[in-house]
Amino acid sequence: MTSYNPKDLDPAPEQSSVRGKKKMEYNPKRIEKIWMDKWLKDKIYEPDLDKAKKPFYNLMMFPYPSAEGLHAGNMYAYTGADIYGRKKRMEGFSVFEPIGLDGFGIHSENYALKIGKHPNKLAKESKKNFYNQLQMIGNGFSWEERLETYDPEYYKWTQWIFVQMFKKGLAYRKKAIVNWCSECSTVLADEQVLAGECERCATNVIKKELEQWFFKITNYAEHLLNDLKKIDWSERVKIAQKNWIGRSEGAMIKFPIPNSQLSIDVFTTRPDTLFGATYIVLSPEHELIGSLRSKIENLKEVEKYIQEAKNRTEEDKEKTGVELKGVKAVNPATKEEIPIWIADYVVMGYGTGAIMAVPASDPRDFEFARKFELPIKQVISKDDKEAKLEEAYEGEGILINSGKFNGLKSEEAKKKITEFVDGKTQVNYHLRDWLISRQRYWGPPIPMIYCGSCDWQPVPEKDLPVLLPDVKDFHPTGTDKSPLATIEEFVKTKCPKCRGEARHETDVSDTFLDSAWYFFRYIDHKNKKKPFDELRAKKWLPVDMYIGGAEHAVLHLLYTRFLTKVFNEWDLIDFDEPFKKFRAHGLLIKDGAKMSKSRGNVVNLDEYIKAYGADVLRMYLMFLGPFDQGGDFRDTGINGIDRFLKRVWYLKENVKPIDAIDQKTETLLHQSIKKIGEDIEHLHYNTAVSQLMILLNKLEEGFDDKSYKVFLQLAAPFAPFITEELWHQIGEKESVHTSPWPAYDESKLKELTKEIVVQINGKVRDRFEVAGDINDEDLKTQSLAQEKVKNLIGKKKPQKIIVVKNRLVNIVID
Ligand code: ANZ
Ligand code: ZN
Repeated sequence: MTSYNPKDLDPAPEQSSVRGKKKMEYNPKRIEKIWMDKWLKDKIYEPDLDKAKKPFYNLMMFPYPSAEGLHAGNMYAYTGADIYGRKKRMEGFSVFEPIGLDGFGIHSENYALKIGKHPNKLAKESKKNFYNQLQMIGNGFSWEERLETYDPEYYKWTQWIFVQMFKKGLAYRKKAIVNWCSECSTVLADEQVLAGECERCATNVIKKELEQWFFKITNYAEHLLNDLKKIDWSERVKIAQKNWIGRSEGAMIKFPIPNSQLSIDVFTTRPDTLFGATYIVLSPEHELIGSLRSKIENLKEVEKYIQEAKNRTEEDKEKTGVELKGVKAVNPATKEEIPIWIADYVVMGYGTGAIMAVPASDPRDFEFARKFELPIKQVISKDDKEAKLEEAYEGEGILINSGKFNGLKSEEAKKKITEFVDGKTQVNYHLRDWLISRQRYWGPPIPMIYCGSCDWQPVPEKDLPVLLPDVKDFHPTGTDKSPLATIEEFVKTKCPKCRGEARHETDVSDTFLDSAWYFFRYIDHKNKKKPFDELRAKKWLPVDMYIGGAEHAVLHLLYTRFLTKVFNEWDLIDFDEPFKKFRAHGLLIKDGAKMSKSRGNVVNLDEYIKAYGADVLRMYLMFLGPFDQGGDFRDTGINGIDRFLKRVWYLKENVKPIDAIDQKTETLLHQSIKKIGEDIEHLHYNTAVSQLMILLNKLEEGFDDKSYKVFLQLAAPFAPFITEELWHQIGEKESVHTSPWPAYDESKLKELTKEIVVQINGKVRDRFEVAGDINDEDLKTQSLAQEKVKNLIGKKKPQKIIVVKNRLVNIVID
């Protein structure tokens, strides 16, 4: 890895010293450059990874680069995360805040394809561009630990993880119906299909049957679900994971097929409705269809349907299906024969791929039964009476039309009916195994070798990394093979076991595997012997604070948890959750809409930083709204922040310092320390910025040495450059960013006196000072005793006196 050269940065500084007699103009370009270099030189953001006493790991999601540069949304997230880290540093923690590039994978490759540049070349360009921009935004990054996922030193270990997964039985190959994006020309994991569309390019995803590599994340379903309880994460992300894992309790029930040895197993969450199961539905891919071939009378029609079902996308909502004529199943409760259908609203990957249809209780079955005129038999009733059903009644209730179970409540009937038909209770999870192979070029080649005699063998660890060959044509092939399959020298290899002729796997691994473990590598990115050192992991991990987008709720954030649990089992680490605290930030929008090139509302960071400086941009972004809710970027607002920082810059010139600040200023100062500290803790950055504004207003009336310093310290996390410059201008030698976060004095939080406004019938009539701790009754009495008020009220009797705490008294008279 090449080391970072600050000289790569523009613009060049005009002069290096700011200290002088006459105050300089506020020139963010110049001071930001000076301090950027100085911080790098002094390594103030580089904790000692082996010896740090109070480690604090402050992580943010690394970007996937394209040559277009850093997204304004990235800066929004990074600034918010950095402010948190900066306060921790001032509180005495050794803050580790690494950054890198998630540069391997389909994201960067799609961009390379779009602009017709080789991803290899593009990676070099965007690396330079990104690191320049990441420098400019003023984060306290620990630069020395930068990493890029396409660096062979990194992906060697990504491949190592794959090999361990295989050796431990957690990576396996199977033929399965998988998601295929024809635009990206690759398979996708379930998590990467959003509402039927490819997560990257929004093409409708189709189903394909292919043999692929999977990671057994389903082994960890229960663990992944239960451990959500022990982590402090944004609630919406936890809920998304819980739903994605999708635990459901139910029963397995057998439906025998008469005159055969065969039977159909169904998974149902509603065994209480068994008497109402009037037909069976198999998924079109169900294997039983094969075994029944000889009995099926309308085989042609059935095969045609199966064929068509393959090309249907989730868009096609209309229910379709076909009956298997000539075969029946027996409802084990009623002993009646019921028809068997195939339909694609039943999917193969869940439960058994077969259902008992209860149209009276399940809306999907109801719709299907209506369409194909299948019987609808009500078995659950709200009030113990049969009703004419206009739609399915999904709720639980009292059993009817269910023989000896009539009158029972659903809950009780579930158990009893399951026992009655010899069913088994069962817990199912919706989570499916992680499809890990991709038919693409720009990723770590999967380190596996196929030998005709020895089957699949992992590449020996000493031969890692399996380097990605540098090829001219990296375009996806459009077939189910990666472009690597066309490279004879890559494919042809020797079997590690028998030394016979063998061939190399040509798929690469999913880019989400690259990013599932990067935070482990940061702490020890130069290690040549291991993915990372255990002692360092003990010191720095789990991550103390992770901030990123909520869109990764069931992608990245699930995969990282999975891999952490696996590493824990391999004894690489002694914890099993990667991030103690995770907070999702909101979305940055422009002119009311999500930023996108097609809308033409993308914020160009370089331009804004050039025009205003990073401090202004940082503070402006944080002022837009609550950090977890995002905000709307408007040019008008940024000028307000620009003026604010200029007032900060000129404060010492425009206002004469005084010996001691008055009581009111003192109170406000302590209140501000408390409020801004708490706001940062809760990521309420917008209100922290307004408090800084309130405080500045006051200091413009007069400030002393101490209040000036405290102001700079409180503003430092938001505007790190200007505060550092001013801090040094008053003669401080160390960085403001390593100075101790100011403490407030509890006894000084309350105002000793406060001003009360008196209104009569809603009109302001008087103001007067009272003691800070006055109670409402005394306040009323004192208001009525004011000369002006007495005169205005005269002989009239007040009808009502309303007190607005700490501020106002309104007296109502006729
Ligand atoms: C009968 C029934 C009656 C059902 C009723 C539901 C309501 P969750 O909660 O998601 O686990 N099901 C089972 N396997 C399926 C598959 N492969 N494809 C589509 N649907 C499937 O839901 C489980 C329920 O979803 C099961 O319970 C089954 O329908 C359906 F009033 O059985 B049920
Ligand atoms: Zn072999």
